[in-house]
Amino acid sequence: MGVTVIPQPRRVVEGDGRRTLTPAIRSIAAGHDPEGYVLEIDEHGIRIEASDEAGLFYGEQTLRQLETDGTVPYVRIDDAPRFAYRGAMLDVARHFLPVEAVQRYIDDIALLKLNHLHLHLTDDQGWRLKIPGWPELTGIGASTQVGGGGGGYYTAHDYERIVEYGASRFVTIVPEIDMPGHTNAAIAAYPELGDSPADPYEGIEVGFSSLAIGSERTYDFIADVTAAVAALTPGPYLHLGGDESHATSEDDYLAFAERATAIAARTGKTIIAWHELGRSRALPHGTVGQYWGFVEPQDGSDALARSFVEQGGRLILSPADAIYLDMKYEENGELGLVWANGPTTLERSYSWEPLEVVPGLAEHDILGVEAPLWTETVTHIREAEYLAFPRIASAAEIGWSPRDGRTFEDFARRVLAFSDLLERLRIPYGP
Ligand code: TNX
Repeated sequence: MGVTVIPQPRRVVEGDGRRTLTPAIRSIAAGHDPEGYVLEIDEHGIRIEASDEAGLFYGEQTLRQLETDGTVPYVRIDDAPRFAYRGAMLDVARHFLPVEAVQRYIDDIALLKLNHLHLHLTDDQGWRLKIPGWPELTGIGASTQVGGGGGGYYTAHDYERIVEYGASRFVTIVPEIDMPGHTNAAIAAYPELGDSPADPYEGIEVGFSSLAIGSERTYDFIADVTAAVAALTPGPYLHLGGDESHATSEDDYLAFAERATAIAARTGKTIIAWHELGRSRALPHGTVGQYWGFVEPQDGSDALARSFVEQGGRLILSPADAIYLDMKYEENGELGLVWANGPTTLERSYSWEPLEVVPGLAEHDILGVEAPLWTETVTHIREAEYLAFPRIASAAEIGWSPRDGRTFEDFARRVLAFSDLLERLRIPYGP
């Protein structure tokens, strides 16, 4: 049958025999790659060695996947990730998800050795993080969500609980405050942030809102919000959005990009933005771009992505027609959208290579891979899990495993074995 682990380890040597699963003997030793580990199972015992705690943790995740009926195979696995950034994104703005739901998702993704959870905290339909000095962001701004029915938000303490839970599973939280579009909830709360007042919004269509680019109040707001979010964020990244700002003129967008990123950079965080922000040539050095175009770029989205690299940054790849987890699985699926060439099968989610999306990049230009899950149609964490699994395993493997030797056929076989574990963990999964 072979060893069935997802993501596929770098090197596997199978032995002959099995033993009862007992706690592994863990040791830290120099000489392993960051987050890498060696797992050895033989007649003498089960040992995990790594150079860092994350590596030990990933050795344990592999061990969990190897178990059947309380036993594990004799094996020597020598493993380490291809990319440093392996992420998932949850949109808690379109539908709010409580702390426990986010923690559950952290458990889910850690199993696949993903190490970043990007939280899309603000959008037209809701503002989900309390900000000191701006009470109506979560007063008025959090009262709505898609389709009605309440909304919600995180206090600083809630947010800290998410951050700590993530840290205990080697998952870094990446907060996103989406600007200058996707800001209807903020403008509904503070009309002076827009060029005209806005009502709270519970629809799905986007691209109609924009911060007032010429107003000083807007930059006070950005300074306060980025400082507050950075203070709650031990991780290195702050995501500023920048996507689909169809209600912002080109001149305004460029003025905004330069000024907002400069303000955010004062927090000391590395800025991440959706690839549209690559329209600006005045980004802080090292700003990371997140590409959400198709596997075959259209309309110059690849040039926008390359602009980040040209400005000293790197890219996170989230090709929408492959790993947007909110795409339907099949035509008659109840949950999900189809705009990104959907429905998206497991095979399509797996059948792409990071270096072949944006032409002209080297391996080093790619920080990693992230699978976003937008929640226009998702109201509960179980629905999120159903859309995510098993396609999120494709993103995890593409982000972790060596480029050579990956085949869908072999992956599909391992997904079948993995679904037993999902059932034991009561994680819903799709077809
Ligand atoms: C595009 S991806 C969006 C989101 C939507 C998503 C739905 C991106 C940066 N923007 O606002 O939720 O499509 O799939």
